[in-house]
Amino acid sequence: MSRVALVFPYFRTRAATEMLFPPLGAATLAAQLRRLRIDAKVFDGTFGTFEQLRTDLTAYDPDIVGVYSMVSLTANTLRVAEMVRTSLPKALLVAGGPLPTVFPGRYTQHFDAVFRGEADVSFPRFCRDYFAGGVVPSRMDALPLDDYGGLFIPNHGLHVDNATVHHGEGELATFPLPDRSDFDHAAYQQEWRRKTGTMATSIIVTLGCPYGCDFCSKPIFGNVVRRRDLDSVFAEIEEIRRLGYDSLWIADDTFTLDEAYLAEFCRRIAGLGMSWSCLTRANGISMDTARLMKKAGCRRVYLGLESGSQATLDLMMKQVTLEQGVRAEEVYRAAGIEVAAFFIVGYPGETVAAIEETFKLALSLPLAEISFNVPVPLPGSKLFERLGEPDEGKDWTRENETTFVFPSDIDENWLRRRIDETMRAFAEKR
Ligand code: B12
Ligand code: SF4
Repeated sequence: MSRVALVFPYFRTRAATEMLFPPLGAATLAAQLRRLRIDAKVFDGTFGTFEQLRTDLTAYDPDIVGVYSMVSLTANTLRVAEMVRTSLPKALLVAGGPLPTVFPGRYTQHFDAVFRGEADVSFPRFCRDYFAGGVVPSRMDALPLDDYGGLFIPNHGLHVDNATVHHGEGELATFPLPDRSDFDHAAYQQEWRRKTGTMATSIIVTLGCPYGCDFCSKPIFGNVVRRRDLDSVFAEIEEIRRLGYDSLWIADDTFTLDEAYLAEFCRRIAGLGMSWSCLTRANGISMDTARLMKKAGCRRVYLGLESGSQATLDLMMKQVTLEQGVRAEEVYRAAGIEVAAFFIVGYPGETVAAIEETFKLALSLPLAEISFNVPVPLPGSKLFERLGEPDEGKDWTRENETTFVFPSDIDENWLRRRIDETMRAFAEKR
C-alpha cells in the first residue's frame, strides 16, 4: 500500500500570544489525496513532541513525506527533514507552504522537491502518478513533470520550475472539503475554551487580496480574489459544528471586500448559533453591513490599522487614510462588534514622532485588543525586495517579534519600552 504523510511541524510553545488552529493546508491536501484513493495521514505536531512525531511517522512508514513550512517553522521543518532522511531513507521528501513557495531553492537543499503555491490538484496528482508508475526518488524523470503546477526540482539531474497556479472559482467549487479527521479536536477545543470561553477553528471562505501593502507577502493565494461557492462553505461549517466547534475564525485576507457576498454569508450563518470573527480593512465597510455582520454572529473583527500617522500609512502603501481607519473602528463598534487592531511600529523611513502618533491612536480608541510588531521583511513582499535579506545573525523566523532584523535609526530599546508602556496603559484603561 502506498502512503503519504503530511507533516505540520509546529509544537506548541505555550506563549501568551499563541493561537492554535489545525493546519488547513494539510487537511485540504489530505481530502484531495483521499479522493484519489491514496492512503494519507496528517501528522500535526501541535500537541506532541518531536520524538513522538518520529515514532508515529516511522510506524506509518510512508513512501512520500510532505512537510508544510512557513517563516516561523523554518528550523522545525529542517529538523523534520533530517529525521525523515535518517528514519525513512527511502521516502520521497517534499516541501510546500508559504516559505517554500518564495524560497524553493533553500528547501531543495534538504528536500527532493517543492510544490509552490496552491497545491490542491498538483501534489495529489503527482503522488497518484508516482505510485502508479512505481517511481523511486532518483527516477522522477519517469513522470510527466511539466504537468504539475508549481513543481520545483533542481535535484536528481532535473531542472523543473513550473509556474504556480491559482484555481478559479468554478474549479474550487468542485474540491472536496478539507478533511479535518486526523486532528485532536478535543485538545484544540479545550485550549480555546480555557483562553476565550469559545471553541473556534479557522476556515477559508475567499482566497486572495487585490491590495499591495508594502510589508505583505501573499505567497499562496496571490492578488486575484476568488470567492468559494457558499453551498460548499456551509457544508464545511456544518462539519465544523459536528466536530464540536461553536465559533469560526475566518482567516481570509479580505473577507469583507465584497459586500454582496458578505451579506449572503451573513444571511446564511445567522441562526446557526455560531459566533465568528474575521480580518478586515479600514476601507469599504458600511454601517448596514456591520449591523448585518453583528446580527449574524460576528463577535470581533481584526483591523489592520497599522499606524497613527498618515505619512507612515503612505510608506506602507496601505491605500487608506487615517480617517478611514478611525471611521471603520467607529462603525464596527457602533454595530456592537469588538475591534482588535494591529499596529506596526518602526517602519523604514518612519520618524519617532510618527511612532508616537501610533501609540496615541492605539490608546485613544476603545479597542478590545491591540498588538504592536516591528516590520518583518517577509520574502515575497515589496519591503523584502527593498531591504534584502535580514542582517547576518538576526533571527527573523520568530513569532510576534519586536526586534529589528534590518538596520534602523530607531533605538530598539526605546521602542520596546514604549510598546510595553503602551500595552500597560491599555490594560489599565480597560
Ligand atoms: C491562519 C493563519 C495563521 C494562524 C494559524 C496557523 C495555522 N495553524 O495554520 C495563526 C493566527 C496562528 C498564524 C500565525 C502566524 N502567521 Co500566519 N497565516 C494564516 C493565514 C491567514 C491562513 C493560513 C491558512 O489556513 N491557509 C489556508 C490553507 C488551505 O492554505 P495553505 O496552508 O497555504 O496550504 C496550501 C499551500 O500552501 C500548499 N501546502 C500547504 N502545506 C503543504 C504541504 C505540502 C507537502 C505541499 C506539497 C503543499 C502544501 O497547499 C495548500 C493548498 O493549496 C496565512 C495567509 C494566507 N492567506 O495564506 C498566514 C501566513 C501563513 N502567516 C504568516 C505569518 C508570518 C505568521 C506569523 C509568523 C505571524 C507573527 N508575526 O507572529 C505567525 C506564526 C505562527 C506559527 N505558529 O508558527 C505568513 C507566512 C509568510 C511566509 N512567507 O512564511 C502568512 C502567509 C501571512 C502573510 N501574508 O504574510 N497564522
Ligand atoms: S496586508 Fe491585508 S490588505 Fe494588505 S496586501 Fe496584505 S492581505 Fe491585502
